Amino acid sequence: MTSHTTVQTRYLPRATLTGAAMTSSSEQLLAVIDYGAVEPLQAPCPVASVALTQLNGSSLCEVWSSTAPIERGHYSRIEFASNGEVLFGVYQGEEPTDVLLDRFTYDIYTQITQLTTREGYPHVLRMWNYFGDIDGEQAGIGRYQRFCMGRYQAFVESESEFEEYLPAASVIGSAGSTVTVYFIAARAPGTPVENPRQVSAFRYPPQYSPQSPSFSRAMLKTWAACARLYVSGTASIVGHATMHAGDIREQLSEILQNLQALLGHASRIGQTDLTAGSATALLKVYLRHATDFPVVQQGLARILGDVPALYLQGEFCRRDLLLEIEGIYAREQSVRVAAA
Ligand code: 3EB
Repeated sequence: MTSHTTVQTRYLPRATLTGAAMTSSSEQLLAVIDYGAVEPLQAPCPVASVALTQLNGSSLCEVWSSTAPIERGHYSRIEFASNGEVLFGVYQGEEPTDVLLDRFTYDIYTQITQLTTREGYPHVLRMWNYFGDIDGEQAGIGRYQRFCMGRYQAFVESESEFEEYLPAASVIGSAGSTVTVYFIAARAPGTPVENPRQVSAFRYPPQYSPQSPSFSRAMLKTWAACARLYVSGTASIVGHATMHAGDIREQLSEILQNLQALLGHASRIGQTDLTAGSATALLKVYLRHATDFPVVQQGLARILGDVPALYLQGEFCRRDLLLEIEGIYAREQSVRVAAA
């Protein structure tokens, strides 16, 4: 019997993570992500508290755990936990009013690169980014555009060929002035996956951002006994254009087609069927307008059944986007990666 390290992601009720339940648990926690909390959560692992309201009514947390023992540490303002295969890191800080967001993002990303290199987990698989006023401007340049500039600069300085290794990502506008960046990095690389229906974001024309966004559409990661597909925030974008401005039903339908195309493509690359019954999914659904929640929830349930999903109210980099869906697809079986 060989023991294989795996990384699990689940949504658990906030109440099960407080007090005695937490400290007596034998679970090895890599991180807990708390959304829309009123009070800070105490947990024996890195915790991120993201200012996005949950729309599902219940109070769920995103829990990252490991089958292998965990070591903890911090580097500058980044808290991390690692298990020999992966490192999970959380940065949270107040955005200063006198620093432009490209500079602030550059500093955070440079620290992340330094940390992951120093700890021996140089392959960043998936990153989540949350900051305030995402569609606002700073000194004549949009804040999301500034974010893209700072991220690009940090990546290119760390590795000139970085576009071959881009992590999957989400960038969501949250309430308030806290910047949150959390990420999972690995000792061994994953395989970035692009979407056949979409232009790669790092090749977007400059109309969206003077420096195109540095992320891949998904990251496929295989360990000895399992595969994970970390899917980036997926919007109603075909080619590089937004489709169905103002129409939530049509945006949902376009996103589902994008996800299906991406999963099919990733399944071919990974030589495993990530859409098969034995594969499981965990979704995070971001809505610009809370009033669209019933339509989206019913639409998703009709097409996907009762897949676990967290519904959050957030904002996006393009004003015409109403919805974004990200996910983690898991398969507990060894897979081989074919040439992309
Ligand atoms: C898009 O497809 C929608 O800049 O890291 C989605 C996921 C989006 C990640 C990022 C942006 C990012 O362009 C926006």
